[in-house]
Amino acid sequence: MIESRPKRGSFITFEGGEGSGKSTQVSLLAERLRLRGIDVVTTREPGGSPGAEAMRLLLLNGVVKPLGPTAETMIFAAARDDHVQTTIAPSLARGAWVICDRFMDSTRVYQGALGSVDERIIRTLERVTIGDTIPDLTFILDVPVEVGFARVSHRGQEKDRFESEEIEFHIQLREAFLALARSEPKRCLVIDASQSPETVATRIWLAVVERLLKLGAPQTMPRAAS
Ligand code: T5A
Repeated sequence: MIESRPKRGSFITFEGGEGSGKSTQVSLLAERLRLRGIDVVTTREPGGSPGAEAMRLLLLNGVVKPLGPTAETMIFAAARDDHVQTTIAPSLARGAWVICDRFMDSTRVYQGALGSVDERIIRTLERVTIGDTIPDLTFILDVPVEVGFARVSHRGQEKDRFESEEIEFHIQLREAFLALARSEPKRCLVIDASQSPETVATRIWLAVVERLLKLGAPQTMPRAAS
């Protein structure tokens, strides 16, 4: 007897510096996929589940900073573990597509490349928290630092712990994301995000069609009943 189960959904992440337009593009891509009838879950890090959202407050308001970069990395990992278990993995398993605003590459870049946390610690935490829930496609939105700053400066909110870093930090951040993209060209795609939101969205959409939709949107796959 044949029983059907949903094919795992696709997992897409957006990465990049402050004000590169990640949240904007997450929404635009979700809208386009939903128009095709695809079940889409949008989420973010740090956060994305009740437990992880509680940890987000501690991470972004600077409470955790005095504990040092390794402890901070472990709290990002604890938040990610809850997010993956509670939100991402169940959504993918039921066949939904998940689009996440920041994920593991933010830890590699902010805590690893710039925070000098040992790469072995970061990779070990990834194995524990992510396992095989690795993104199928990661967009690295690239903008000159001054463009990103100009976009977020008019928000008038208090800067979070990371936005308060010096300009040199953000220049290095940009370089680190580009280096990461070069090291994983199959998964990561750099997008020039200095164009208008619509132009950037079109570029992203073409890549999703090329890399994921051509392979087949979520569908039911036959499975032999046990
Ligand atoms: N962090 C996170 C770590 O250190 N380690 C980790 O493991 C993780 C997961 C998260 C912070 O946590 C750190 C990294 C971050 O510093 P956050 O509050 O979630 O902080 O902030 P960001 O992710 O940096 O998001 P931002 O809101 O700052 O920027 P976005 O999402 O990139 O940009 P967006 O879409 O909100 O747009 C910003 C403004 O620009 C406009 C928008 O309308 C908006 O006003 N805009 C454009 N304007 C012109 N042209 C375009 N193409 C535009 N796109 C957007």
